[in-house]
Amino acid sequence: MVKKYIFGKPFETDAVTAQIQPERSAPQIENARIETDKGFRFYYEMNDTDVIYGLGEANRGIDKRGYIYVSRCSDDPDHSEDKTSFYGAHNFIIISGVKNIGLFFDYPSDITFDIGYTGMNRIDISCGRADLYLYVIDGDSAYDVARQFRKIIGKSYIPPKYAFGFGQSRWGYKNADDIENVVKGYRGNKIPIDMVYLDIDYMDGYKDFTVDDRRFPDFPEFVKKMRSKNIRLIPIIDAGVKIEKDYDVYEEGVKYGYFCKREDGTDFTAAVWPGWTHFPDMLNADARKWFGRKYKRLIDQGIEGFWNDMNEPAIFYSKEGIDSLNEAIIEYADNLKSNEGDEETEGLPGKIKEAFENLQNSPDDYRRFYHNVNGKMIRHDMVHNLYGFNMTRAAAEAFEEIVPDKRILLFSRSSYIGMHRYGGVWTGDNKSWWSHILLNLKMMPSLNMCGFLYAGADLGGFGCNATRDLVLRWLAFGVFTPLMRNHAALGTRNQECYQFENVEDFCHIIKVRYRLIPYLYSEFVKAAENDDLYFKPLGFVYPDDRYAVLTQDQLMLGNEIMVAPVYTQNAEGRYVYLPEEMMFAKFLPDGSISRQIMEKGHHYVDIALNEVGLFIKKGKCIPLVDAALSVEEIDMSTLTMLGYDGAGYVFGED
Ligand code: MIG
Repeated sequence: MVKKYIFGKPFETDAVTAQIQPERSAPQIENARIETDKGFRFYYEMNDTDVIYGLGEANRGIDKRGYIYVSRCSDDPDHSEDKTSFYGAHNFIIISGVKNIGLFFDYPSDITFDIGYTGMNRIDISCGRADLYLYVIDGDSAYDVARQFRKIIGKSYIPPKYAFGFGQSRWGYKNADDIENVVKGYRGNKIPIDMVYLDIDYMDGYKDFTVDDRRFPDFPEFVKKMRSKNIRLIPIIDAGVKIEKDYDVYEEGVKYGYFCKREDGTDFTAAVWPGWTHFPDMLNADARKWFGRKYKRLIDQGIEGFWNDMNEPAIFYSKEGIDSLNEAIIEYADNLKSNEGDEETEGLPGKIKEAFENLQNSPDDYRRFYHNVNGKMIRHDMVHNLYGFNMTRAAAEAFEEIVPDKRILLFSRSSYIGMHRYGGVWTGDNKSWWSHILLNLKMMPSLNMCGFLYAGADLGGFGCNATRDLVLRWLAFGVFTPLMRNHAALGTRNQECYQFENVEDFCHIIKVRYRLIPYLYSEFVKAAENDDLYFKPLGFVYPDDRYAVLTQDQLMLGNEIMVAPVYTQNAEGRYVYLPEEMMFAKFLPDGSISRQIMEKGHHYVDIALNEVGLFIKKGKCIPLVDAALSVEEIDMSTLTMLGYDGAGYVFGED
């Protein structure tokens, strides 16, 4: 059962779509206490064995216990273990143990989840203002709670089928030749691929919805040519609009008052990739409509998918920020002159450096601009976590109008619950670190609980230099994530599959993905249609099995399979826990599949760098097709079954 409580005057985030009659009395939750005198505070006393699920795209484990998390959409490319905020704000948790309770704090600004960090058994959730909706869900199990929550937030976005193909991206592809080379690298080596992503360099001066015609002399023709090779080009769209005379998006935004404004009514100005920009007021319905319609310009040139970036929104610095930095420098310099050698001035270069670094994504800037929400001016910091959500909503609502009968691929960096109805997410600037394969795995089921089904990480890692083995292992997990995209940062080592020795190993791993696409896509669509999860923690399926509940490095996928990727360097396999008897199926490099029935319990399984393993539950089977070079070329007549009936019959072994 879901109960809704109102505190103060909440902002309407549109996270929840169900009409729920609010309760008249305060919530009565055993072991919980709520305070509303200084901001909002929710305390809960956990049992020693309670497991806490949720928080979507957050750090640490599938079990969130033992750390502190802050929902504050942040452009931070260092996803180290100490970090408390990433790009998304997904304020839903499930307390699971003797009782199973779901809590959704519908609050669009900073909110802190201290989950057994300060006090070992204490949950302490706090935010600055006691203006929010609190949804309390009572369920039979964690899984049941998650599904009840999914029901009230509306159906998840479904991408086109080609978006289940493999995609290659890199920040630094500059022009048509660079893109052609990527396509040659894949098609030439017979590695399946469906998408090549266009990062910011395709634009003319980083201006949204423009294409640099020196880099792409005939863009529509180029898009068509790629499409004839079954390759879709997926351009990036940034949140900030370049200030440039005669650039129509800028001119119109100013004219209609569609940009975020300072307190004095002037358009707020900050620097991002294009230099000085204005931010479209994504919380203003008219501005949203206007911005969304701009995507048509690229759709008219044959584009069928987009990724929305920098929409926390990320800010390098503002005019005001630069002014205050200037003042600080002058003040320090004056000090330096008057007290030479003085202790106070010793840290000067460090202080200036710090002041300079603090310019980026500064909380001060988030207090410097306003949104026009139904005629009311709302300061940005009060609704910060809704910006990326509404940028993506702007696009998706426009697609309904521009191409009503077509699915468009769309995913975003920043998000809030509710955005899952409009698009997917990628998890931003991770690194080529082994630990980030595991972080990728842990985020997936948590994102699913919050509605985000179409999701994935930058495979191979965005920052730092990737190694061959890391890319192979990460891809072998990426075989199962709805978004399967290799992406890397400018200046890092090339990590396209064809850049490494023994390309056939990469080719094999990606082919396994294509063999599984009919299964994966149908499990995905089923999950979306039924408000279900595509990836589940083992504890959702085996709540009474303590080993299963505590497993943090394996996932259930759909109703048939379990995945357990290798995520340590130089390992030739891994330990895996089977909560029941299963068949271990391994896709071998020669195209054959080995099958082994394994008992419930702990096992060590060998999985080489060029192999993909999965586990099929007893009495289940999954469809497989022959590999193809693109989703369109998949031949459904090659469909066979993989699995076993548990009574001696093994599909494919006759
Ligand atoms: O400030 O467009 O997360 O995927 O390659 C960096 C360049 C801006 C951040 C995105 C990343 C993308 C990069 N962008």
